[in-house]
Amino acid sequence: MLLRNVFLLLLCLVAVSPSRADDGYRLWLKYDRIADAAERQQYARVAQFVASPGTTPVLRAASAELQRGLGGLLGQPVPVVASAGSRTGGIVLRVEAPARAAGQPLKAEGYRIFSEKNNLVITGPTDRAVLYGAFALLRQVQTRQPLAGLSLSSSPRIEYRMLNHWDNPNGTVERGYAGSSIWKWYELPERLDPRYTDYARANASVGINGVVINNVNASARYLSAEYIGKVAALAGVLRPYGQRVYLSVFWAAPKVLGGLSTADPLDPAVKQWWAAKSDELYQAIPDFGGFLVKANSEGEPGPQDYGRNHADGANMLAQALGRHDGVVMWRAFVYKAGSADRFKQAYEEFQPLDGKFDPKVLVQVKNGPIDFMAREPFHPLFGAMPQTPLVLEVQLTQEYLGFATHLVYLGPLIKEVLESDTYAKGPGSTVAKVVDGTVDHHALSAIAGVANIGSDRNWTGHPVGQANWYAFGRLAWDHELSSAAIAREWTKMTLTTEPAAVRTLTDMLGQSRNIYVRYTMPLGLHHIMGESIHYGPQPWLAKSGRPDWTAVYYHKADSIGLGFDRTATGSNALALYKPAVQQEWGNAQTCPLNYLLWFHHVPWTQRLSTGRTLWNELATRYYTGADSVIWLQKQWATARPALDPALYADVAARLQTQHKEALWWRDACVLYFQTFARQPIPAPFTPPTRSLADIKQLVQLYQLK
Ligand code: GCW
Repeated sequence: MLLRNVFLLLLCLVAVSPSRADDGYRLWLKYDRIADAAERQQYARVAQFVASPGTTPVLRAASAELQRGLGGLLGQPVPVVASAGSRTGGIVLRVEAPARAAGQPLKAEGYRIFSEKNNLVITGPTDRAVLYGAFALLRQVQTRQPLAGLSLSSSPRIEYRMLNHWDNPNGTVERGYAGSSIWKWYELPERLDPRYTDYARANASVGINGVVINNVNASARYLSAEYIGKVAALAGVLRPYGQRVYLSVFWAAPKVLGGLSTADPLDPAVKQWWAAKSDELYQAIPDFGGFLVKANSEGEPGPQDYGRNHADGANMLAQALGRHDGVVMWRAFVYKAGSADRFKQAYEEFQPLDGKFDPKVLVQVKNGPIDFMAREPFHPLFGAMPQTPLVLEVQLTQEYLGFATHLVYLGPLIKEVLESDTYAKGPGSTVAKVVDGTVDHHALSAIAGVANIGSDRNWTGHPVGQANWYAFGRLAWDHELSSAAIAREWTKMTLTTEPAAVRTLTDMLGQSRNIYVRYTMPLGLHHIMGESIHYGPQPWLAKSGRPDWTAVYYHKADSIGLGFDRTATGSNALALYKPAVQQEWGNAQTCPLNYLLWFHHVPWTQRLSTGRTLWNELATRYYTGADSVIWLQKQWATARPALDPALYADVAARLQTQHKEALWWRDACVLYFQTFARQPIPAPFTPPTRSLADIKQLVQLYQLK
């Protein structure tokens, strides 16, 4: 009797306990068993085994991933064999010279998947190509596309597809909102956290092939012999997944570490120090990728400290790399205190240096001229430095986009900048084509995403932050993919394959960035966020360490109107763009509303293309933007039956905070700007019930140390 009761109790427990909660650790590589048996069967018929020569660590990683992924999805073991022999119905991995692959020539990392003698062959000119092909095949299954008769081929459009970590040696992450750094420096090189491998798998699955492991506000520590050993251990984990390691370097390292009295790039001892350091790095890490440099920016030292320019500095480092196969990515994010318009500064410092850089140097430019705002016009350097390969830098960590609290899918933001037309060589000279090298025929091309990854169990804090890591990698590989298609893929691989829920969620992701813009900085407002922490609204900020760290510097609200006049009557930053762009944005009557206040000081009473006055349009956007967060909540709730309960609850709670804070932004901004516009909140909206003073107090709270 007792036994029977215990048995019944156990049975009950098994029946009611939910399946293992989804803690997000597995990202989009979940590989859960396909629920439908018939569907599973279909895939199983063509995935009975994996045949791989397994001659390199990369090939072994590829076959292990297929084994793990297919095994999980099909719910049955998938053996790996050395060769298919006469067997059919399996997957064959093969590295072969491009000549043997039919059709379009493949780049070194490009793969092809095709059927041959009832097997599916994954091939490419290098083992890395085969690794990417393996992940592409898995993606087919994960997104429930057919495998039988599959014929796919894809090459990356951009050569260096980089994640930039802003991780510090003490384990903190600058602008990181997902816990601390994933790199455990005190354990390295002896202990290799298994998490490094899962990180490398995730990167490889979207084609990321380079990792800058440390903050651009760099510590010299990474260049010490002790730390080079640690970095080498990490490189060893990333290598089988096709990723090279790069370091951000501290310009004054020859002084701090080398005991030299100078870091002047033209000083022979300095050159010698960097050349020896490069040799030491390549000795330890034969495939070391190179250096990323933030110099003479926000207090970092640099060549200008010695009367030299950015090219002098970058070229010295390029020469120090010498015969080694590495590059220098030199950041153009510079702005000095006291300028009339920060918008123009990087251009003024860098554009005249076009043509002066060593062939191993790329200049890394943020997507917009100020700093990763929720919406910026494209950086005027794109299209203005034809002789220099430019790296596009986007930010995946949501420094200005609500940290890990607000749901913002960045696919649309990244696409918007990629598709912006610079007109550098006539229409169609998009930022994407400048960056991938096709406009100016560059051999080198690169794109970088500032990582949003940390030690949180789910890697990105906000579960939907994972979609931004994913989307960045997919767009770095192929910028022609649509942001909606990427959202759909990610949703199916990560959240659910239930078709109606996929539609609901994809739609939600697709709108989320515009919604964020509407309730924070609509119509081209920018840089009106909380001081230093960059969270919440603070449009009244008028005093800071520097004028260009305030909000009033950017919005220029007065009794007449709002916005920064960057036309010829103002700072004339617009003149940095090609005439066709100037035409598009130069006239306040025709400038797209999304960029309006970036370029024009518009009277409050001016009627816009929507039929509303500027004031009414501004208020409308703040109100409808904040309301749209309720729409996001409803979408999420609609998809609930298809979602893991724990994940559902996590995002639902974050959306509640997001709504509260959208109202905070709305009230702060309409009440503050109303003091200039001196007009009522337009119908049908009801004025905020709290006062501007209430809100200022709340914001002050967030600024308390
Ligand atoms: O956006 C600003 C950030 C800084 C960052 C800097 C940069 C790494 O507020 O934290 O420093 O940009 O990109 O260098």
